[in-house]
Formats: sequence, C-alpha cells, structure tokens
Amino acid sequence: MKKICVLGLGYIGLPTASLVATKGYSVLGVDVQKSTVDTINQGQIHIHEPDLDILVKSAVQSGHLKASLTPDEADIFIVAVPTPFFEEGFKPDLTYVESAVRSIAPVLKSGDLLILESTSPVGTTEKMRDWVKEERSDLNLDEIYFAHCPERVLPGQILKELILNDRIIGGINTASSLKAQEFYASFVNGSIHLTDARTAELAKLTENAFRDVNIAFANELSYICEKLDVDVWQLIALASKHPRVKILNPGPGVGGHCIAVDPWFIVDSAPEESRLIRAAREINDSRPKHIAAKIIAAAKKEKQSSVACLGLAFKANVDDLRSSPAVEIVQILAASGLTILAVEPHIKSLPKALAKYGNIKLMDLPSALQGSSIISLLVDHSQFRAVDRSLLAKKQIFDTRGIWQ
Ligand code: SAJ
Repeated sequence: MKKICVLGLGYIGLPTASLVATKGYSVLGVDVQKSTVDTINQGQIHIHEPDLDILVKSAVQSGHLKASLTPDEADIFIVAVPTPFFEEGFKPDLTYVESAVRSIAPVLKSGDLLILESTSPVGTTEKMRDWVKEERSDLNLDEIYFAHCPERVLPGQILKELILNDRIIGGINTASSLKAQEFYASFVNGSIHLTDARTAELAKLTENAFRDVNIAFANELSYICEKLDVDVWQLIALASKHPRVKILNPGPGVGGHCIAVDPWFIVDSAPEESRLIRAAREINDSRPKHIAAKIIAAAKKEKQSSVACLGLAFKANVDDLRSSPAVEIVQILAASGLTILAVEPHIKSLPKALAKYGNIKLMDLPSALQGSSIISLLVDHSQFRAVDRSLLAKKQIFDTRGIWQ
C-alpha cells in the first residue's frame, strides 16, 4: 500500500488526508500542534466542516489515517501548511512551507514525490527543491519529483469540491507533473490539467485575485451608490439582467485566509504591473472601517449605547472567525464605547480578541434583536435570512449583505 505523508492538518490537509485514507492509501498526517494530533488520533476533529467528522472517524478507525508531530518515510508528501503574509509590506511568509520541507528532507528517498498544495508565490515549488538540496546533498535530485497542485476548495463544501473540482498540476519537469497526475487521478473526478510549476502557482493566485477584483467592483459600486443616493442592491440586480453581466455582492469586506491574502503575492512579485489587483485589495480592505463609522454615527445621532451585530464569521455558514471583516467591525464599535450584542450561532464563546474588550456580549438572536434599536447584519448566515421581518420594524438596520431587501 502506498504511503502518503500530509504536512499541515488544517482546512485543506485534514480533509485531503482523510479522503485519500479511504482510497487505499496509508496516510500519516503531521501537525505541529499536539492537541490537533491527539484529537485526530482519537477519531475526532478540531475544525468545523460538514461531514469531515464522519470521514476522519472512519479513516482513523480503519487504521489508514494516523496523526503525528513528526513526519516519517512515505512515497508521496503533501505540503498543506499556511502561507500568510507579513503585515509589514504585505510580503509572503514562506516560513511554514520551508520548515515543512526541511522536516521531511531526512526521510526522503529516491522516487519520492513532493506536492505543494499551499497557495504560494511564483517560484516556491522550485524553492522546495533548493531546500531539499541544501539538506540532502547525498540525494540525486533528478530522482525526486516536485509539483504544485493548488487547493481550490470552498470552505463549507470542501469534501465535495476535493473530488469534483478540476485540478491544475504543475511539475518542475514533465516527469513530476505525470507522477502527481497519477496520484490525483486516483481520487479526483474533475479533469486534471497539466502545466509547469510557475504557471500553476500563478493560476491559483489569479483565481483568487479575480474574485477579489470582482468583489471590489461591487464594493466600489456601493460607495458610488451611497454618494448618488441609489439602492446598490437594486442597481446590481438590474445590471445583472444583461446576459453578459454578473456582478458579485458588496459587503463588509473580504475575509478569510485566501482572497484577502493571495492577491498580495502577485502585487509583491510584480508591483508595477499589478495596479488593478492592488486597488481592489485597498477597496475591499477599506470596507470594515467605513461601515463601522456609519454605525457609530447612527448610534450617536440616536443616542444609543448598544448595537446588535449579527454574525462574526468571515462568511456565511462557517464557524471560521479568522481575518473576518465582521470581527474587525465589532472591534471598532467596541473600542468606540458601544455595547455590542453579538450573535454568532457557530461559536459557544467569544474568542480572546473580542472577549478582551469587556463590552461585547455573545447572545442568541431574539435577545439581540430585542436589546437594541440598531441592528447590523454582518454575515449572511441562513439563520439570519429567516428572521421574522416584523422584529426588524422600527429598528435602524445596517444590512451589509443585502439579505433583508
Ligand atoms: N464575499 C463578498 N462578496 C461576494 C462574495 C464573497 O463580500 O460576492 C466575501 C465573503 O463574505 C468572504 C470573502 O469574500 O468574506 C471570501 O469568501 P469566498 O466565499 O469568496 O471565498 P473563500 O475565501 O471561502 O474561498 C476562496 C475560493 N476561491 C474562489 O472562489 C476563486 C476557494 O475556491 C479557494 O479554494 C479558497 O479561496 C482558497 O483557499 O484559496
């Protein structure tokens, strides 16, 4: 049975590890967090993703999936660790990729395949080979294969998309591409498209920059409409009736660890050429402050000391609060002295970053709606769509997602 070693057991690594463990591979998942390793070895999960608990449980019970703090010998290594950026200068931070690659170098042998799934700047797959070369001068690098196969799954639909989505594979040479193709074909139903490593890296960044630019267009329309006193939701619905126009939704900003990050990797590599991509990032990043300022102004005008804030996650129907524009807005409101009646159905307690304010209270939806005359809808969770509209009557509403139109 072929052995797979997956480095990084987060939103991409864990679903991938458990999926391939049910497809006839023996999988070792590696993570630097001991609590994560222990949780998985008990057949449980540390993240929220539909159906992942069932898959991990069966993979662990069958003996095909084990977690560990250290890598071991394998035929295929998949690197799925975070690739954030340094706040200063928006430069990519490849520390996790580098340390993952250096950690597997001691167990590498001729014929092994290293796959980089983490979204990375152009040139990173080639860097992986350089790091291995530094660690293992005894190895013939012509007999080690390196490929980038960017993950493309949407949080909330990861297990479905892991199987159904098309995949791009870019090897540092044709032999690497073909080896990676053989592996992905064993569990992916979508088409597999082969290219070189640099194109694969830029393709992934391009996908997320495309989405970011399109969301920025919608957010810019929202600013324009505010100035010209036009309803942006009606405007977008009407313009989108054109057969070749499909405008995305404006909102409180772009969150998560992908779309708000990846375009910076392009800007960093080609700053002069990426004017539109940079502008889109700036427009989307300006949204939380703009919305918070409007809510604070309304509260002052109405002499209100509290605001109900519905949703903290970075997008609808997920529990992930990382890089969430809703969290940024709530922090600004709390810092201004307002009491925040926060509703987030996917969490049981406030994260430290919010609890430290002391004036943010997590509560259920009816209590928050009753507790303030200012209601700000920050995340379009299904529960909020279903709100009885009569409960919103006579309230001042900031519907940043346009779900109560
Ligand atoms: N958003 C808007 N308006 C919209 C759509 C989204 O404001 O019309 C906001 C969301 O609320 C959220 C952010 O954008 O804050 C990003 O959400 P998303 O659903 O667009 O994307 P992610 O970050 O969950 O996942 C993206 C996906 N990429 C694309 O759709 C091109 C996913 O396929 C990638 O795998 C993922 O990034 C990733 O890991 O790179």
